[in-house]
Amino acid sequence: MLAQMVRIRRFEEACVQLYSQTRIRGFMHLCIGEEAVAAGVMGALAERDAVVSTYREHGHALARGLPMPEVMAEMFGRASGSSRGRGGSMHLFDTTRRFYGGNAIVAGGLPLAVGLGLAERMQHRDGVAVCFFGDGAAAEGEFHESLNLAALWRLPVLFVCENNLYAMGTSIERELAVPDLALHAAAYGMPAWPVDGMDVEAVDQATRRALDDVRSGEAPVFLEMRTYRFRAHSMYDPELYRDKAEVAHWRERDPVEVFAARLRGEGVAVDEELTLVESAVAAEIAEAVSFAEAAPLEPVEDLTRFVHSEEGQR
Ligand SMILES: Cc1ncc(C[n+]2csc(CCOP(=O)(O)OP(=O)(O)O)c2C)c(N)n1
Repeated sequence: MLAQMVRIRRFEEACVQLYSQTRIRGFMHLCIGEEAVAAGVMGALAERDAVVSTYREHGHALARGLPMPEVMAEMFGRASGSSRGRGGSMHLFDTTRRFYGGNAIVAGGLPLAVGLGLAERMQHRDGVAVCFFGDGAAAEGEFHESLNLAALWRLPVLFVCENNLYAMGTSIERELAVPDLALHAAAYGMPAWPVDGMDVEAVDQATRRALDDVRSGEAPVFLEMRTYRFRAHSMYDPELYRDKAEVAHWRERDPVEVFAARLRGEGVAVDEELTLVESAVAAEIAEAVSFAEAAPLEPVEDLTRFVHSEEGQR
C-alpha cells in the first residue's frame, strides 16, 4: 500500500512538471494528499468489482491497475491512451479492468454505479459497483436519486465519498445544510460510517468490512472518507478560499509519511524499501512519458468513430 501511494504521488508530481511544460494540456485535478483512499479502497477490491470515478481519478486508475503508459498517453491526448486520447485527465477509462471512468460531471458517476450494481444483480454475479465522488456531489439531485434507488432495491453498491472539505472553493459548511455525510446516507436506510481517509490501513479495513456487508446482499453501504487535497482544486485555482495554516496542518497528516513512520515504528525496513520503490517508480514514469510522446494522435478520419458502439471495440 505504501508503494502504491508513492507511485500515485510521483506520477502526479511528474504530471505537474509536464503540465508546466505544456506537454499535458487541458483541465487537470490532482489527488495529492488523498492517496490513502485510492490505494486503500482499490487494494481491497476484487477484479470482478466495477469502479466508477470522478475527474480527480489518476490515483484510482493507477491503483486499479490501468498501465501507467496508457494513463500517461491519455494525459497527452494520444491515440494509445486508455480512452484513445479522447478523454484526457478527466476521462480515464478501461473496461478490461472494469474501470468505468473518470467523469467530469459532479455526481454523474453515482447513477452509473447504481446501473452497474443492478446489472450485477440481474446477471446473478456477485461483483460490487464501487462509486467514488466528492462531498460536492451530496448537493446534487443525482446523489439522492442514486442512494434512494440503491437502498430501495438493495443493490450491491459501495458509495465512497471523498470528503476533502471543499467543492472547488466552497467549504462544506457553506455547501451542505447537514455537513455530516453519514446522516444523508442513513436517511436512505443504508449503513454509513466515517473513515480516517488519511490512514491507508483504516481505509483498507473499512472497505473490506463494507464489501463483506454489500456482498452478503443486505444493502448498499456508504463510507465517508475524511481526507484533504494538499494542492489546489485544479491547475487554474489561485486557492484564495483556505488558509495556508490549514493546509500545513493537514500536511502533517501526509498519508505517505504517516504510514511510513508507523511501519518504521513496527521495525519494518521502510527506508530501504522506499529507495527501491522510488527508483522503480522513476523508471516507470520515464517509460510512460516516452510511450506517451512516441504515440500518435488519433487520425482525423476516426473523428466520428465510437459515437455509436462498435462490435469488438473497447
Ligand atoms: C453537475 C456539475 N456542476 C458543477 C460542476 C463544476 N464543478 C467542477 S468540480 C466542482 C466541485 C466538486 O467538488 P467535490 O465533489 O467535493 O469534489 P473534489 O473536487 O473536492 O474532489 C464543481 C462544482 C460540474 N463539473 N458538474
